[in-house]
Amino acid sequence: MTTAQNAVQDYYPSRLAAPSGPVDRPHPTVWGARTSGPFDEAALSSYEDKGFHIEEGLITPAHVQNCWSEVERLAADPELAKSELIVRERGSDRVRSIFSVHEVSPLIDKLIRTPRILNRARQILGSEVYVHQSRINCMPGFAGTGFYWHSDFETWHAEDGMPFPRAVSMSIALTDNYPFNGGLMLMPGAHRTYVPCVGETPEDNYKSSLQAQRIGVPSEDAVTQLAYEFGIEQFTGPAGSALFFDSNSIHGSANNITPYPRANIFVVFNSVENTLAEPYAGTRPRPNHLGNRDFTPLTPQTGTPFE
Ligand code: 6CS
Ligand code: FE
Repeated sequence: MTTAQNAVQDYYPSRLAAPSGPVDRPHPTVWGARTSGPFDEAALSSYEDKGFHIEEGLITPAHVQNCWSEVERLAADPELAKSELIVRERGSDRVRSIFSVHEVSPLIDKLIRTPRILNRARQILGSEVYVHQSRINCMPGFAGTGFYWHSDFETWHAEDGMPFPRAVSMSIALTDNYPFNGGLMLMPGAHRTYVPCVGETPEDNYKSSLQAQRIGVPSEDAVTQLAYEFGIEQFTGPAGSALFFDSNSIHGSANNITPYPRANIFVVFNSVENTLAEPYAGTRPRPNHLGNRDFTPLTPQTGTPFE
């Protein structure tokens, strides 16, 4: 990977020494020729307008049960427990996230290759896609801590070298997502604004940011301005519901002090036209389980349990 690949202009500077105001995003939300696919035009337009779209019942209760059993298997795996793929809650040994779940779980690999799911990402990104990152955020009852307001793309641009916001996250609820157990909050339409963040990126920032992000978070003024302009909506719904959200959607979630866990699978699809260059923050590339550098396009698989 040569730095020449960062020779193009950096449209999304961040991790600055001094504050800099929000900028209008110069790139589209739905990319390419707007091909037909699993999303109908109403859904695609809503996604384009809000930066996210909720699909209730994307997977069935039986599918959810199979995925949940997989999560319990992974969380109890002694080999995995010793690896960097497991991130624990600060101050406790409760599992906060499990990364690279599509690589350690054949079932989740089948899920993302199921044509009716894979083609949703292709339709939004207007190209073949590969997995930039996958994870399960467990947010256990009583002990699950939230995620402060942030844009995933800001991190993936600065720390993984993702050039443009041509990536989409799919979050599938494995437990019922309520307003009170950490349901993900988003600002409809704010994805068309890019918020530069202040603060130099420490090497190996991910070793703390995945528990509590301090660098790469927008200022309270910027969050206030966006909240007043766009409002806040929340991804709630029964297990099996799915949220598709743009990589630059500002989002966050509150702590979960209820007995009800909020466990969601997250898969980040990146366009093969948007492969990672050098991290724009000038830091070392993050490990593959955070910023995957195998750009092989995902091939669809028919006959999966999720069809
Ligand atoms: O650094 C990352 O890639 C992760 N951080 C957050 C807060 N969301 C996206 C991703 O899981
Ligand atoms: Fe995030």
